[in-house]
Amino acid sequence: MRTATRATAAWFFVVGGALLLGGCTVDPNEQQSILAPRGERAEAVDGLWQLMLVLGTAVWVIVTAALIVAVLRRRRKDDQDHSSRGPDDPDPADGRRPFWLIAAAGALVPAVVIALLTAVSATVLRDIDPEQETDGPVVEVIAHQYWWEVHYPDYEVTTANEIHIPTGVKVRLELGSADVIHSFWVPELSGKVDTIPGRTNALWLSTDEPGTYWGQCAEFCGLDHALMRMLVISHSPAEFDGWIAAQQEPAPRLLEANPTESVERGQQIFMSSSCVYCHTIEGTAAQGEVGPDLTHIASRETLAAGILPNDRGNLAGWILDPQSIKPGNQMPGTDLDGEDLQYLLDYLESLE
Ligand code: HEC
Ligand SMILES: [Cu+2]
Repeated sequence: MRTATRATAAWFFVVGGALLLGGCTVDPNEQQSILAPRGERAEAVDGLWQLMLVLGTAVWVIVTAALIVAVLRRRRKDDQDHSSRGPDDPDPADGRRPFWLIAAAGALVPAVVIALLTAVSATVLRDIDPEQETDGPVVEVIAHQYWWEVHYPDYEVTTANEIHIPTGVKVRLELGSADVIHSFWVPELSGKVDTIPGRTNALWLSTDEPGTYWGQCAEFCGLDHALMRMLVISHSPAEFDGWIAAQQEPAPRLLEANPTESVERGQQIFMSSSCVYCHTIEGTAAQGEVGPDLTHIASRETLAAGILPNDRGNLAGWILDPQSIKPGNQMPGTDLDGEDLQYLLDYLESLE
């Protein structure tokens, strides 16, 4: 009976564990794994982790093997000595281990392992020191419930939920929070650093190859914590400069270049709605600061902090009913009629 219960429990853990692990599979394009390090900083931390894994495994294997040998030997002795020795009599084998063996196994080996790990950790900590010289742009990141505000103070560029960086240089991030404690984490590039109201924490990141790296808020911050993602997008330095130049353009110039009637009507609808209290569109009267800057919203890959691909259908769904997509976020729904909504979408899609 008891064996049956144990077997059931064992199966429960094996099958349950497999199912749980199965849930961890992700789209390889949205990979968020510290075991796939990219860039200098993540690779330095990964090297330390690998060393700890190897040493930890070696110590565990040796100690476990010694334990099994000891138990088996003792059993055999107990069987042999059963007639002559009572269960409480001391084992004649005890105390016969040479002192040097006990000293080496119990003190010297751990001391060497810990000294090695301390030395390597100190080197890695120096390599990833957030206050060291960086050669790339400075990026200010301010966490909000439940999205990321992103500034490039040297270029006077503001965006949201996307951090564009040039490949191959160290970029200094200065992280703050507008409300509660959040945590900035892009697993493939390492991190993670808390963002704390009233404080600035720094971190540098670098990438070896152009690409898109997913990040995630890593400190529970409220209802939509799990829906607070962000992208780090790494470009060649020339492409990065092009991106900066495009972001520096105020929106109305784009409008002048493409002044269709529907875009103009969409702009009027935006400017006469509540949108302006919460959103900024540079070069217009909309200067709200509650929500993400929308000056170049059409250039972004996602909406609502990495939750939806940025396309017309998702934009419409978000504007009409953001609460059903991200319950508890700070944007209320609107009741625009179908025609006005189409004009508004034309306008927002012109903001490249
Ligand atoms: C009360 C403030 C508020 C009002 C009013 C408001 N928004 Fe928002 N909006 C937000 C906030 C906050 C977010 C970020 C939500 C999140 O991701 O958690 C947001 C997100 C967005 C986004 C996605 C931006 C991005 O980068 O992901 C769009 C587009 C948007 N709003 C458009 C509008 C439009 C159009 C209106 C007017 C019809 C409007 N908003 C009215 C606060 C507001
Ligand atoms: Cu969070």
